[in-house]
Amino acid sequence: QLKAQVAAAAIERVAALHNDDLVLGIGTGSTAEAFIQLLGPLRARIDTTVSSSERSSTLLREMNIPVSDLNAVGEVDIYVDGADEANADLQLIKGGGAALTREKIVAGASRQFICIADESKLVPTLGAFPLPVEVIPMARSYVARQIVALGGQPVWREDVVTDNGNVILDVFNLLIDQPLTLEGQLNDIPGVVCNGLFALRAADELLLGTPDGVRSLTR
Ligand code: DER
Repeated sequence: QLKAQVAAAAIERVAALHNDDLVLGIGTGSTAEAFIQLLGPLRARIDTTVSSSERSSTLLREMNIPVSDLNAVGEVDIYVDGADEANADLQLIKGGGAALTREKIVAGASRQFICIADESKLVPTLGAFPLPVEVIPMARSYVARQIVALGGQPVWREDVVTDNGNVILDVFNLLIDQPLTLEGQLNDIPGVVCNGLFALRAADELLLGTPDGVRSLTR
């Protein structure tokens, strides 16, 4: 099970941290949930966690692991989360689970960001996976038109309202050969709350699950 394998490798990274009042940032999605399930033995060393979604918060509380508001903690020691795609520069597409805004906030507030994923997520160029964009509901059509002007094909994820009360456009057919540029262009569209490109804040390490074991990639 590649998810369990990379989750265990991330637990080892956390266990190797020296301080014992750890503030952990917790991602969202099935691989992040495999990581949450393994946190029990580290409970005594965890001061608190900062979660990227209501779903992950619920799972943490079920394990009697404390969850704090980001405003209540200083820096986050380490953020562990999955990804939908990653390139060799550890730039990511995230947001398949509609949690991209809080994921990017907690990743930005964390000293280290360790991404855990199976090898199918490592791609030469980002963009085969449709890029999620979180949008203020009243701006949905306007933002969609601006994304078309950028060459993308936006599709409203109609059955989803995010933890922040916003909607998601999944953008197909973007050629993402300049992730940093595109992340900034999307951020500049009025009505865009966040987008799933993690290039300005890429992962610091990618733990990749393969049939031959876990590969570690760093920038
Ligand atoms: O929504 C997200 O950003 C998730 O982290 C996603 O990118 C990875 O989800 P998975 O671990 O279930 O593939």
